[in-house]
Amino acid sequence: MGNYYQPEIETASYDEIRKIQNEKIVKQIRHVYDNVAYYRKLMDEKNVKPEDIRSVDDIQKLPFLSKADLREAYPYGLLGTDLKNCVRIQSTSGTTGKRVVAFYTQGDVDIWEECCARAIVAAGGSEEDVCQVSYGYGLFTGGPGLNGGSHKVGCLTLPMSSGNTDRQIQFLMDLGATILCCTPSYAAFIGESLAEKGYKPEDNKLKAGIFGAEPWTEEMRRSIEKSLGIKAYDIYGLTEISGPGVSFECEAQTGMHINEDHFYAEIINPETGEVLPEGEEGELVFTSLDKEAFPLMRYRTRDLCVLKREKCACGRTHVKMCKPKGRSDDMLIIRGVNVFPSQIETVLLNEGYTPNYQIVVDRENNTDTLDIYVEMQPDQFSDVISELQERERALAAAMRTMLGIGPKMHLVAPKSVTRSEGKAVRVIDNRKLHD
Ligand code: DLL
Repeated sequence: MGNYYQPEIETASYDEIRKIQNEKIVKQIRHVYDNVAYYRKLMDEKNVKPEDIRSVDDIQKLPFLSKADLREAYPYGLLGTDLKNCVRIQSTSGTTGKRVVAFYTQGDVDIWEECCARAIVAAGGSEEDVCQVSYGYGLFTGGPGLNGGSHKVGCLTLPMSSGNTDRQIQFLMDLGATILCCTPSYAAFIGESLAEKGYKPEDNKLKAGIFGAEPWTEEMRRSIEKSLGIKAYDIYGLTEISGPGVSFECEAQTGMHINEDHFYAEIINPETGEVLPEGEEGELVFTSLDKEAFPLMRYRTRDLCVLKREKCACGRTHVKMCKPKGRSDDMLIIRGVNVFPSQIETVLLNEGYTPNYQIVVDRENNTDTLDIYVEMQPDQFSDVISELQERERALAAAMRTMLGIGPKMHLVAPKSVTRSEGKAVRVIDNRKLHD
């Protein structure tokens, strides 16, 4: 049995959780119908009234919301309360289109921070800890969310934000940080930078890392754990639904517990919208249960995922989601084959390469091309061309086995792939330029 931030809720029985959810959804749907004209219209079109939603089992009657709806309703169209009740906005980075702006009342912020506090305690955090928050601060939810959670737990919080890696390392070492919160790609960079400065993993006081905001593989987890000498925990979330802490890993590390008393999760077939039974892979959909400013009903995350409800060794009862495989729109279709960047990462790390890589997709003579650039470790470096070619061939063969198509591999010199301080940009798809 582990430590919990809110044990009565985190270990509540299934029936108790259902009761909480059922009570909350009735109020939440009434709140949305009365206050959000955009969603009221969608409900009216489907001929669903708030009275039809008596429990979470009735959620299936409700229409979905998608990112396109959020864009259409931008900026205030999905607001569930008067602006005067809102105290904060956060926003997505807008790399895939118009930014999404999410609003928070003080009550919404408190719940969000509690969710992050649960994640920190699940990773072994307490008031004894020094928690270095190296997610970006500002519009991105990573910094503010974990910062708030760290305060609630009572850790000494180092609000570093991302970037300035020399300063990160100085504070980490001088102030004896015990928990590091940042993206996995930045954690890998910090680990690499510590080694370059001559520190061994046992020289720092870190015990745990809380890493998320981008897809990362089990191989990447092991690589970071080794370089920092820590246990690495996954954390998931998205701006639309609040930010980090929608779900988090416990010490059992067999999936991330969804904070089900605040967010109701479904898995659907992304093509048909049909709800899939637990255990099947599909698109993750969330319904907020108690949000005031930005309540979202059946929001389609585009993250591909599996849910499982099982007894967890940590004692928590909330349903678990697997590591999302990536967004459905991160999936590359190359010569008709579905390729996930995470599959490529798995092969590279299993074959002993660094997590510093870039994937370039293009089209030549109407055929898709896949080029993968990966850095060698200094000891893999060779100036004998035939040796490098042999390595590239071996790696391309391992990729073919995993992906079903053969990429062109390029082994490049150490330090030639740009390091990430936030979400790593792994894929450059030049085909979009030609379309
Ligand atoms: O990334 C919130 C966050 C901050 C989560 C810090 C965890 C830690 P967005 O920028 O809106 O919000 O991006 C959300 O990132 O739909 C997933 O596709 C992806 N994502 C988030 N966490 C994970 C994770 C933040 N642990 C989008 N594993 C989500 C894989 C993740 N993908």
